[in-house]
Amino acid sequence: MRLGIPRRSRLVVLLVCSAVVILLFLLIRSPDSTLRYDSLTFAKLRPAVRETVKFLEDGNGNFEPPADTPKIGPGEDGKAYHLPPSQQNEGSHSVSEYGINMIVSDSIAMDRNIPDTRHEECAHWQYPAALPTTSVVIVFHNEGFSTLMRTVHSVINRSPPQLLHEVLLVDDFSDKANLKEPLDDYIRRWGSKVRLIRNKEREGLIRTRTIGAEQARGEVVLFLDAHCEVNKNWLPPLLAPIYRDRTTMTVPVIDGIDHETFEYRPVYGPGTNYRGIFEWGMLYKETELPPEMENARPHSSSPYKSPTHAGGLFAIDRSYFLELGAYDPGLLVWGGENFELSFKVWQCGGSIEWVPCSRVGHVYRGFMPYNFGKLAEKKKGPIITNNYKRVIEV
Ligand SMILES: [Mn+2]
Repeated sequence: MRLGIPRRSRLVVLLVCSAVVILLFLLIRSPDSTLRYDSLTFAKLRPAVRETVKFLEDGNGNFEPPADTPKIGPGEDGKAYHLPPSQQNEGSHSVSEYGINMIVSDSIAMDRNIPDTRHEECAHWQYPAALPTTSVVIVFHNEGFSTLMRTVHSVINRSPPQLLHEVLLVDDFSDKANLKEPLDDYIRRWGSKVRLIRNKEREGLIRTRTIGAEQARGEVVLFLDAHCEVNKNWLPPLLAPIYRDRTTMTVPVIDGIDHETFEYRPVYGPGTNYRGIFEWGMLYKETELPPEMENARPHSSSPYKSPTHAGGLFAIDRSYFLELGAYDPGLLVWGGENFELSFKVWQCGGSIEWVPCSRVGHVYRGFMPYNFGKLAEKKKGPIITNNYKRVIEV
């Protein structure tokens, strides 16, 4: 008899508890309850379950596009194009004006095919479906019209539309006539996908990049030079490490495009992985990934950490880039900004990864076809050395 009472009271406690739990559950489910709102907020604060990158032994990954349709014409498949004798004179003149043979560039289709220079594993990577949206920011100053537009064509053609929020062209005060109205007219074909903003005075590449990042509307900013051709499925591999960790900055592997013939060819030997380093005196160099790091990687095509990068082409979470203070506004035109940003990324808990499955062709110019304009008058000595000194001191 005496034992029955505590048991009964335990039953009462149990019933009361269940009632409270059921009541709470109903409150949370009820649409106009404030508790429901709180629980949603809480869910937002919790780290969401993130999809990971997977290697598929059989079949292609989710973003892998179908094979290219064969095309015939000058420069197709990334082959060298040589001008007929009647145009060679004009060609040489354009090289002295642009550092690039623009007559060759003008002869080649905007959407030509280029060879797929990736590691063969690259087709088999399965990427998270919900990768961040991207603004591709392209800064230009008196760039050749067809090299600039071929960059945009390749980005539009070779990026999954749902991940490409926009291409943002930022004109650093060009004075060439075909970069004014003809450019406005040309990009109209892409509607709001391609946006053009113009500086009211010369700012230099570095500051103009920061302007681009501030004006961009995608979650990730991806900087490209104005004379590039992005390769097959280049975008998802750059976004996946940022999706995993927003403090990771990613760098594609650069292929070379010849400034005289527009031949597209890899800079690095097949199957090798290089990364950016610097020597005393701020000399940028690249060396092969050390064997102990290479051997520890299950897939040679996976991204790997790198101390720094060459500067022109990289992707970074937009808000993280702005949190880092973007580029030092005291740096002029270009030179040293790659180190400045790399040091800030590493010192602020982030990292840099090179991404072998993302390949971007870049025209290496014979010489720099523009001057630093008024910006150079403000400083004594070469701008680049000044920048290096500033990166070390600031
Ligand atoms: Mn360049």
